[in-house]
Amino acid sequence: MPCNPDAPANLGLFAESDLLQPARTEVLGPQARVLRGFALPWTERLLPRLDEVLAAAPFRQMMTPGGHTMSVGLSSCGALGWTTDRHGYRYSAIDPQSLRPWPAMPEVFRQLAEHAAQAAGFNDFNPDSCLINCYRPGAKMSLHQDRNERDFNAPIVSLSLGLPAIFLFGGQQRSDKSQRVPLLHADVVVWGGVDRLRYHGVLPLKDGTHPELGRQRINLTFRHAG
Ligand code: MD3
Ligand code: FE
Repeated sequence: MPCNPDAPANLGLFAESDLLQPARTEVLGPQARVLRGFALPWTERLLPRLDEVLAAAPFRQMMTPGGHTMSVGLSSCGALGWTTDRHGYRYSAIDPQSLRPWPAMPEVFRQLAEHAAQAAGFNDFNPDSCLINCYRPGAKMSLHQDRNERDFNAPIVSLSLGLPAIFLFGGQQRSDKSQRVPLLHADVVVWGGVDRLRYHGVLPLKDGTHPELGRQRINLTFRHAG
């Protein structure tokens, strides 16, 4: 169940003007920002679209080129989806499970990503890929760099939903010391420029239940991949 259907609806707590409110911004690096609670005014419109995307392209556990099954469940929407199998990591226009194109990126996803990028100082962000990661309790992502995108000038925007996680933010080399950053429901992080190729990962998810998402964390990562 991607989004908890028993969850209380957002009873119109946010006015349209709240979409313009400045987020509480934390500095992670020269060109990396955490926008705390940035997506709170968006989730009411976003979560139903997320359910539709996941109905068309359900989470699946993919295999790494090294032969390990990832603990994180993956899906995508947009023109390009990130995939991995025994042959390697790549972006593909076709969902390897359905053999059909990935679901289109909902307009509200694209708008959220563009607004968040702008709030962090990156104008005209136009993502063509949204990778959707699902963490159940115990799932983790080992320290890695994101280097499958063609153009490292565009930033990456990530939206956390559901259970909290500890994000690891390292340096340009795997051996560099990493900082631990808690990421909570509706936090958005933007990385670009000199911070774009820094190592990062996620510690094993602690068990718990989120009122809207249940027993999981879902992370949406927006990129310009093509
Ligand atoms: C930091 N996802 O999908 S947020 C990934 O929470 C990934 O699911 C994590 O790392 C998650 O590749 C972390 C996304 C993220 C993406 C790109 C980055 C963080 C980054 C590039 C540089 C530094
Ligand atoms: Fe990554």
